[in-house]
Amino acid sequence: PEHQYLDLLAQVLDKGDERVDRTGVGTRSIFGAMVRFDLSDGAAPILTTKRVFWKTAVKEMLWFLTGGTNIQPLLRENVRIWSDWPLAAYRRETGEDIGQLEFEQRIVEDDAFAARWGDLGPVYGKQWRRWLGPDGREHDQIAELVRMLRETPASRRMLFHGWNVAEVGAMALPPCHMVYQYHVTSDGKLNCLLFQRSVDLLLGAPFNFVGAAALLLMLAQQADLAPGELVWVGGDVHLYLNHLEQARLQLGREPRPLPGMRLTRRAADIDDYRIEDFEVADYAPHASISAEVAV
Ligand code: THF
Repeated sequence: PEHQYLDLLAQVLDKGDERVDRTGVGTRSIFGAMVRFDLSDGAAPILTTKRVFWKTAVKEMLWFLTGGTNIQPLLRENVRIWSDWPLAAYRRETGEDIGQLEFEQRIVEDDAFAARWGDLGPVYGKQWRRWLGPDGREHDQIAELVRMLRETPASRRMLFHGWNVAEVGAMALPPCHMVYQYHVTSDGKLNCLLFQRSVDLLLGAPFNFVGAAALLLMLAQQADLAPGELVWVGGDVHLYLNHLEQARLQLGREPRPLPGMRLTRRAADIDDYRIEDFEVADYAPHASISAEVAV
């Protein structure tokens, strides 16, 4: 499992096609890859060759599920991974050279400031829970998914999508983890296939694995299913050129057994989960590896 990720990391590092990307940082990239994680024995896709801040990733997933698109609740949970984009917009539009900490503090303390500067546009949460139809009606893709998992588990239409063509232009960042499709086996296991069009392999992918696994656990519990497999498919899978040293460091480490992740409580519905409901056991990773995120 972790070997599949490490093999991919090595492949991108050694054979990736090098070019300049949107951010100007530059990447080495390959196109098309798959990593599979078997979650049926309680294992979680939390990498061990570096410390992954799994609570941050689960909190991010819970925030998506609220349908929100403003970073204020994230910052109140001490999750800072989405601050760079609103901060860049603020600096660009005001010309003010505000520091990240000061910007984040203003978002947390000042609701009017947060409303003006903390919103990412119609990103994940909006599309997942409130996709706007042409008739003005909003579609809750998650609620519909839970209904299908319960009522028509043999369906091949159990998916939700973040790429709302009409609204992509208004998003701070178009969705990277884009389509989540679900599949229920005859013995009651829930599988998920996540298609991610663009993959920051060092920083982003480890978070996206955890988020998808957390969501799979929640959905399985809501539909009385057991966790199955997480199948992750990447489109443009890349390493930023300022992440190459970190990738080499990580590749020199021996993976350890994956930890376990479980829900400690039965939640009433899909909107009832909190970070305290997630328990990770036996996580003994190598040291964290710091890297800069390309904006
Ligand atoms: N843009 C880029 N360039 N990479 C991404 O991974 C990415 N995302 C989200 C949106 N745009 C992206 C943001 N997600 C970290 C992790 C996930 C992010 C952004 C940043 C990060 O810095 N992680 C560090 C520290 C974690 C922490 O502070 O808690 C790490 O070591 O993992 C992919 O969805």
